[in-house]
Amino acid sequence: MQAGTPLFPVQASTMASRVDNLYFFLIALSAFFTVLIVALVAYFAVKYRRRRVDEIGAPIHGSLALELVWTGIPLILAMVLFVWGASVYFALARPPAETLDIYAVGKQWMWKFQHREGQREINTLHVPANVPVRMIITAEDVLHSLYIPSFRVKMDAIPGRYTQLWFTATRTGEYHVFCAEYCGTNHSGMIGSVYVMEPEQYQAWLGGGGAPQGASLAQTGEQLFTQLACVTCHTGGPTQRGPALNGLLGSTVTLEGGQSVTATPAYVRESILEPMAKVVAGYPPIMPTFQGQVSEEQILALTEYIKSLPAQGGGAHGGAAPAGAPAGTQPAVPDGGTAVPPGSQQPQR
Ligand SMILES: [Cu+2]
Repeated sequence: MQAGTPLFPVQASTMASRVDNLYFFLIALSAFFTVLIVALVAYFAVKYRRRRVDEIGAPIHGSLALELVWTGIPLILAMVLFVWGASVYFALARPPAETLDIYAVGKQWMWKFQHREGQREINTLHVPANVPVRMIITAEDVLHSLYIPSFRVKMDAIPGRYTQLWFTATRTGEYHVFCAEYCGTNHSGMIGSVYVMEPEQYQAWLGGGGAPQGASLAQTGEQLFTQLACVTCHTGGPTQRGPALNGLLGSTVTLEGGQSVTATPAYVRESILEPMAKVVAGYPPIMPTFQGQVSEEQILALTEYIKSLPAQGGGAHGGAAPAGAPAGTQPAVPDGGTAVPPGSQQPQR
């Protein structure tokens, strides 16, 4: 736990010092000009005060040099801040190619976290140190915002959309996680802890040391795929009524009408909840909606399952991976939202 109430949260991620350096520079710059201006106002007020009742000020007709200076210096300072700020922003906005992906779902009033290996947590999040972690974030009800001050990261959780943030924690320990978007009565209670562990400890925790052992997210998705009867149309071979899902994520899908879309998790989600929004070319628009029947977490599980399908259906569309395949034998693609070719990313373990 953080001792006392420090003015600034500890720096516990690779981005923390970069964010802070920019922030401190802004504060120093503002302080410098505040002091300079106040001091000059006071100095000039005294120096150029009226000394006689009938005194009239000297006429001044501008100074080109002075105007160039007070235009040029702010321009340079603004450009420095722009380039510096943009570089920090891009570093925060672009996760490395290889990340450990964890899902976060905001809900009035809790944070639910799901690890791909199957561990689920509420208001606690366990992550390994020195491994880039990408959080794929959505909300079940209203706007929330996932905020981990010690990592200097914050991202909105938006119903119906997937957003992401990433960090590499640099020191083990417990850190705050907040909701940073007012989301109703108990918004202030929507808080929790991030536990940064040594990677080996994290593996042990995933293995059941910290939470009840369960099926992996993809296996949960596979069960749902059967329970919800997705199997009846999306598997079965050449005569099946729905498109095969092997290698779907990241691929380009041609729609009825000739347009095409990249199959992102958001596309998968939309197709589950609003099947008529984007109908795949060559298939009849017969899929029922699953609105109200699946939670956001179940949609994530279904998406993970689809990702885990072998990219080559072999034409047979056997669909499901062999039932009971042990977790981790599938080369799952931890692609959470960007149009990345399947297989180009592997989780760090
Ligand atoms: Cu909230």
